[in-house]
Amino acid sequence: MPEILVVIPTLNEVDNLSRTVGRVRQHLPHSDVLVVDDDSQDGTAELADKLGAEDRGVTVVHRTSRGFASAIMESFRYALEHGYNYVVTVDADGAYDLATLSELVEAARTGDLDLVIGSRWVPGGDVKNMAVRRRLTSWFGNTYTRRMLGTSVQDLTSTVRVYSSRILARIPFDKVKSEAYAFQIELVTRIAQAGGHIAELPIAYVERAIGKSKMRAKDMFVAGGRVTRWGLRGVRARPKPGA
Ligand SMILES: Nc1nc2c(ncn2[C@@H]2O[C@H](COP(=O)(O)OP(=O)(O)O)[C@@H](O)[C@H]2O)c(=O)[nH]1
Ligand SMILES: [Mg+2]
Repeated sequence: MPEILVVIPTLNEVDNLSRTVGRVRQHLPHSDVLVVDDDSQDGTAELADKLGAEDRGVTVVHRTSRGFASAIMESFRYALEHGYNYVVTVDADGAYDLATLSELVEAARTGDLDLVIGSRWVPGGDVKNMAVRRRLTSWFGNTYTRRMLGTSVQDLTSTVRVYSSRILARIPFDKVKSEAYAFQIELVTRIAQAGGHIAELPIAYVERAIGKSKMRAKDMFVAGGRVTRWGLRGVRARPKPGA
């Protein structure tokens, strides 16, 4: 059985999903893929089933509820139940360049790391076509979060990540209540607090050309509010240095 589970959360990504699954198959051929679809109404659910029927390495979970965070946490539970050693998360929309996926996994394996982040904001990372407002918000949001939570992690909201199951088994998912960007930050925080080794490798990002972002402006404000509260309460996300 493959050691790696690649998770693709989807909400109305019919024009992007096939390409993303193809990229994952190309760059991480010896992995299994789990698509978690939240009742997409644009044909994504049916397309995912078709991809699953054509490729036994692709499994689809259909949920009637919605939520990026709960979709990711459900995939973590699935990975732990099925004995995978690593969980890789990727967006369906093709914005992140997945050509370096195997390098991220290799870094996790060889460095015995618990979280490897495909980072847009480290040297070698790249961001293209992102609207100035979104770019500034991402940059300031990351800088603010770093200061408030005392962490060195440069890209706290990237969704391309490799998690070790060892660290996921130590996260109390029932206590994780945040959504969207705040959820991504909370995971980094909890992993750091659980003693996880975290590293970032550069990744290139080109803003999605097809379909719409599911994250709302509100999600950024909510994340800012949470980070402020966590920071004032003394919550810190300082990871152990990479092993
Ligand atoms: N299953 C599931 N996936 C979601 C949900 N919201 C967003 N996604 C997926 O999560 C990924 C990231 O969302 P996206 O809209 O690209 O966020 P952005 O990159 O911050 O603009 C995409 O693959 C979305 O289809 C949700 O409620 N449920
Ligand atoms: Mg996206």
